[in-house]
Amino acid sequence: MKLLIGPRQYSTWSLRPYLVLKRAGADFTTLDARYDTPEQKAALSKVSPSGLVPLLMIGEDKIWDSLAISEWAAETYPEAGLWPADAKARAYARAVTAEMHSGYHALRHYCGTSYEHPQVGLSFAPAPEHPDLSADIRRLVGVWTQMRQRFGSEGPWLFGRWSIADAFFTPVAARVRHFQLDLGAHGDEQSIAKTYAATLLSNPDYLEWEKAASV
Ligand SMILES: N[C@@H](CCC(=O)N[C@@H](CS)C(=O)NCC(=O)O)C(=O)O
Repeated sequence: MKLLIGPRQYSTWSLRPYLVLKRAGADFTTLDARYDTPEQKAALSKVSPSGLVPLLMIGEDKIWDSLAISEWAAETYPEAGLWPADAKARAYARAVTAEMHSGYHALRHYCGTSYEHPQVGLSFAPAPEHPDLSADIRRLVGVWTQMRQRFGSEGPWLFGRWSIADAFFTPVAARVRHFQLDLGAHGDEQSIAKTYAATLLSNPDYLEWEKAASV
């Protein structure tokens, strides 16, 4: 099984299923794709039905999209408990994951990852000021705080035990660090969000990704 990924320095979409497959204990290797030039994009489109990464290749089968790969992993490795066991917690986990998958547009736009602003490493850049960005950060702090308070009693992750939601929020935690986003100024008075972001960035699977990105 092979996971086709973009450059680890800034492909946030690739990081998510990587973390999920690692947590599942899946036997997989990564393959690097690039899409900087028209030639590279054309080559990627020959392999990936959507022309995008990540792409999971299982024999002849191809699953594209980070959330679809994660759902596949949850079904294929049920013993890994990739979604919370409790039905209500699971519904919330899916909701916040889906919101991350398709929302937070200002956060993506103003704190995007690129060569200049990699998601890994310890370089820093000041966050631009924009009301939409502030609203997204406030929403993020609210989601992290509410989920931690309501469902987090069994561990340090968003729903206590590690879940796919944590994979989807890991790139955001890297953006918080890189752009030095002030969570405290956006409703994180109790530092619940700050602590959770630090937990995400100390995940050994993430540290492995980060290490591979910096060679
Ligand atoms: N919704 C997709 C988004 C995938 C995506 O946008 N991938 C970017 C890299 S992080 C990509 O492949 N870009 C290639 C290009 O722009 O040509 C997912 O979750 O997998």
